[in-house]
Order: sequence, then structure tokens, then C-alpha cells
Amino acid sequence: MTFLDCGGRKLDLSRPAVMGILNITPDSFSDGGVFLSPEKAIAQALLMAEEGADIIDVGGESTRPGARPVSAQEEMDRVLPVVEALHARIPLPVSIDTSKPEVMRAAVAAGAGFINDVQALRAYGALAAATELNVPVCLMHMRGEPRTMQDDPRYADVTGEVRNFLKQRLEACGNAGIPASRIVVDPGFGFGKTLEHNIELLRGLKKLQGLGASVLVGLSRKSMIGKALGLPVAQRLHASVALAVMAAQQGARIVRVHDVGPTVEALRMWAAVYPDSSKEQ
Ligand code: 8Y7
Repeated sequence: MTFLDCGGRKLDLSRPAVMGILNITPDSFSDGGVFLSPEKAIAQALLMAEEGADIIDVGGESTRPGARPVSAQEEMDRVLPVVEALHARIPLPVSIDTSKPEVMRAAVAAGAGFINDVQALRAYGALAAATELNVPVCLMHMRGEPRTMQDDPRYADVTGEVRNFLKQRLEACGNAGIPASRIVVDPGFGFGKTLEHNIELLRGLKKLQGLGASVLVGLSRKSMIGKALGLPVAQRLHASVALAVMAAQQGARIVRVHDVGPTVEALRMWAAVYPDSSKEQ
């Protein structure tokens, strides 16, 4: 299958797709507070759509280490006006970045057609909500919880352990009635992983194929770039684009990024060189 049906809107996966990040939070690591007002958030999403984004990921809670947890109500107050406006104003699918079943339900009712859950539907009630809502879901691997996940994470075989986790979550989804064709899996770069773990995961990304689900990655502006190159968040564009291309080369079908225009250009070039990439999956 080369596309995902996101509540009636198609996400074409015959070539690598770009998911534009829209954080409506006061405290996200690279753009916290920038798009907190609905007007600013909507303007940023329209810009990303113009730059060639394939899907917009709307999030109302920061997952960065030490971020303050927000209530479902607060999260909904932030994201719902934006989800509704985007659904009305752009033809792209809108993704809701949340782990809370209440937020999933309300966002899909407001027009969201994709669920991006960094907890892989492990929160109480999330699996049932996602099953009912009948939209594609991204299951992401995270070791531990955001507050403590970077405290000396250890793995014997990081790629194997991440793969096993995702396989188990796929099985849980299958038992609940969500087929693998409606699921996207994500190794969760930076979520309970050192620089070395992240690099090993990227190098071994192809091992996540064969689970029956497409692969999504988030590498944009992440601290692994800061660690590898000694660059602050504002100077991670070029490395982020390079990582997006490497991920595509390793089989990623969706890349979640802040800088849509440059990533779209780079991936179009990649697709021009590898036009038959979709047949390899
Ligand atoms: C990811 C993500 C974040 C990721 C998926 C950031 C919400 C930190 N990272 N979702 N969310 N994958 N699926 O750097 O890697 O944007 S938050």
C-alpha cells in the first residue's frame, strides 16, 4: 500500500513524506512559545503547507526532559482551535501529537486524521480510543519517561530492543483491532538514548522494516546534532536535512521536521535519484 487514509485525506507514501512540526507550547526545546497564539500557529502551518509539507503535526504538550505536564483540558484549549482551522483551510491531513485519549477523541472530532503518540498507546484508554477513531497511528519507542529518560540509558542491543518493543505494541494494536496497515512505527530518536544509541539506530533503521508498518523518524534539530557537532539549536538546519536524507536512504517513509522547505527540496532530489524506492518496501 502506498498511501495512508487519514480520515479521508490521503498521505502518499510512495516517496518519503514530510511531516511539519507545529508546537503550540510555551516550552518546546527549539520553538517554545513562538506559535502559542492560534493566529501565529495557523500562519506557520500555512507556510509549511506552501513549502510542500505532506502532513502537519499539532502538539500542545512538550515532551522535553523536565517539561511541565499539562492537563487534557489545557492541551485541548491549545490544539483544538488550530486543528479545526487547519482542517478547514488546508487540504493536508492534520496529525495530533498526544498521548491522552480525551485529546485524541476531541482532535479527531475537530478534523485530525492521524495520531502521533510518543507513548505508543500505552496510556490508560489510549489504545481503545485509537481503535475507535479509525485513523492511522504512529507508535514511538521511548525508554522511561521524559523527566528521567536521559539519565544514563543502557541497552545491550538498542536496535533489537526498539524493534521488539515496536513489535509488541503492533501486536497489542492488532489484538485491539488496529491492523498494521494503519500503523507507523518510530524508533524515537533522543527518547532515552545516547548519541551512540541514536547513531546505531539510524544505521540499523532498515531492521525496522518488515514489521508491516511504515517507518517515521524525528531527527530535526535534535540534541544528537548538538552533541555530534557542538552546534546550538538555531544552527542545526544543515545536519537536520542531512539526517532526513540518510533516514530516507535507510527506508524511512515519513520525516518529522521543523524546516519543511529545505527538507522537501532535499527529499525530492533523493526521490529523483531513487524513483523506485517505494517498490523495495
Ligand atoms: C518525536 C515526536 C517529538 C519523534 C515522533 C522533538 C512529538 C521532540 N519527537 N514524535 N515528538 N517522533 N513520532 O524534537 O522523534 O520534536 S518532540
